[in-house]
Amino acid sequence: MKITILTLFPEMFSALSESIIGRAQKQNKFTLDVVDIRKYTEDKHLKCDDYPFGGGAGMVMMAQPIGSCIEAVDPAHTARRIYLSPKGKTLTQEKVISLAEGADLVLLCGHYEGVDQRAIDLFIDEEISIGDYVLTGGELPAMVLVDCVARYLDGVLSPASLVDESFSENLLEYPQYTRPVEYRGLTVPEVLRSGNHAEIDKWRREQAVALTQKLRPDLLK
Ligand code: 9WO
Repeated sequence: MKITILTLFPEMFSALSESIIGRAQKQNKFTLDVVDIRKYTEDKHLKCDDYPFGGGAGMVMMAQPIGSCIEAVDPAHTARRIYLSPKGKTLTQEKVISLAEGADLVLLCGHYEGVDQRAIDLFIDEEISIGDYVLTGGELPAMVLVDCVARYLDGVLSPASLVDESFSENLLEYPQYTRPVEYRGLTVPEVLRSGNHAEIDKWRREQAVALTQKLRPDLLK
């Protein structure tokens, strides 16, 4: 899979080269291409934003640099073109999986007070939100989407982790412990040290159900 990110702040994406995502890129599981929208402006001063028609605070990203940029990176429109926006449908794990199984992605990151609506109307397939809050730009949401999707690409996660995850569908995670057995008076539950894997699985499932009932009952409905 190829993910292309369109942004006025390409340096922000250096964060993605760290961790598991950087490793996946090195193993050629997917390609991440970060493209500076400014390279595509036809303005002689490289301007990419302008005052909003109708007045109001701040600046609006111009349609032309975005349009030219999208047409340059996805000329045949074979990718799914997504705009990260609070107006989109909220991202779910189900949606993440369907994106990971689908076409290449182009992620448009807005900044300032927004993007000229014509760039969205002409070039975007879908708007996606990562939650109900407003940020200063779509860059962090784009990174969240890349991280979620990359986990499902071949070789990023161990098959065992994905199996565990699918068994625990719609449940919160059970509590995890590592050494030492006792820390500040709190000890690791006996069952986890028993070596009885049937009992361990049973305990973990009970814990997951009880935690979900207590903290996120909405997930059980
Ligand atoms: C700012 C603003 C200021 C005055 C009047 C109206 C205004 N609208 C906005 C605004 O929506 N700014 C956005 C900032 C423009 C597009 C990029 N921005 C953004 C994306 N903030 N939050 C997101 C986002 C994306 C996906 N999921 C959650 C949040």
